[in-house]
Amino acid sequence: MGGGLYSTEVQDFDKTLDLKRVKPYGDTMNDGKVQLSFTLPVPSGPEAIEAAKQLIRSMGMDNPQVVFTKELTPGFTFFNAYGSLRHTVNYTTIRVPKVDSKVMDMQQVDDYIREHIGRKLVMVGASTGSDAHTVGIDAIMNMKGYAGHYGLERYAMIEAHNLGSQVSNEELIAKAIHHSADAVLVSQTVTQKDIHIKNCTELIEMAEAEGIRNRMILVCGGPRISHELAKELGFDAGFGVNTYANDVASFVAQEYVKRKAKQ
Ligand code: B12
Repeated sequence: MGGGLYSTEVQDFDKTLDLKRVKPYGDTMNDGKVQLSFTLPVPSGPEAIEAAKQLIRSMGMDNPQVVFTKELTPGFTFFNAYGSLRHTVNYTTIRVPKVDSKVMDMQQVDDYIREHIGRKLVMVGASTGSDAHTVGIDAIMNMKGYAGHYGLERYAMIEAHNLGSQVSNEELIAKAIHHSADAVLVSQTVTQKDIHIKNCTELIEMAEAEGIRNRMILVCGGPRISHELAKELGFDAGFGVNTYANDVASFVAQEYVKRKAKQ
């Protein structure tokens, strides 16, 4: 069952929490309170507020309350509103495929690589295809890192090569071979027209054609990437929002050691 200690503590505190019928929490358990904000293409006024309330009810919420409206531009009204959701979710049946590794901090990762591998791990990363978004891959790879977590370039036991954005799959593979990479890190931010699926599939096919698929650990990341999707596309792991360098470094180091043990 998901949730673990935290939910048990909440259940001890509030006996009305039923993990089989979980509702949003506002300020009392099971009040179902949800905050929404949206814009309707109508002028502001009582009719606009009534339209917003009817929509909120049709979303499965009781007691809709519009607390703020503003006509953004003639004919378009923005709303902040609340409602109490009727629906519940059975939290106890939820299973989410997750990356199978113990998350270590930077120092622990370096110590682990020193002890179990005895040389630097080489990682080559890029935002690939037409994708020009660099902030995600930089957050993972650049020295300064992201949100208080140093990036891979800062790790004593990782040789990190960040190729930047709009890197073709051919170039990424060529650089990975050139550096004898242990891991290839792909960032995909744009998912319009499923461009990320096409791009990632092409990379896996090229890696297979080059005969390097099983020599390297392939990782994909981005705001709309899940571990499940990455695995489906042929990667070894996928990382989404709120990922830090130490998450991916922990995975790659442990996966490398696991594979060596099998050889
Ligand atoms: C900044 C930005 C830009 C900048 C990029 C500048 C740069 N140097 O990167 C500019 C202005 C250039 C830009 C352009 C475009 N953008 Co833009 N952009 C954004 C914006 C506002 C922020 C993205 C960002 O930097 N996030 C911060 C980073 C830290 O978060 P992250 O990327 O999720 O990364 C984290 C995780 O995902 C993960 N991660 C990411 N990569 C990797 C890789 C690995 C290996 C691992 C382990 C983890 C990992 O770790 C990171 C840290 O936790 C988003 C909207 C938003 N608020 O998200 C739109 C957004 C991504 N852009 C979008 C679009 C559509 C575009 C354009 C197509 C617009 C246009 N029509 O021209 C162009 C695309 C150009 C192109 N060829 O790619 C859409 C994408 C929609 C979609 N579903 O595809 C968004 C969501 C905006 C929107 N709501 O429509 N954009």
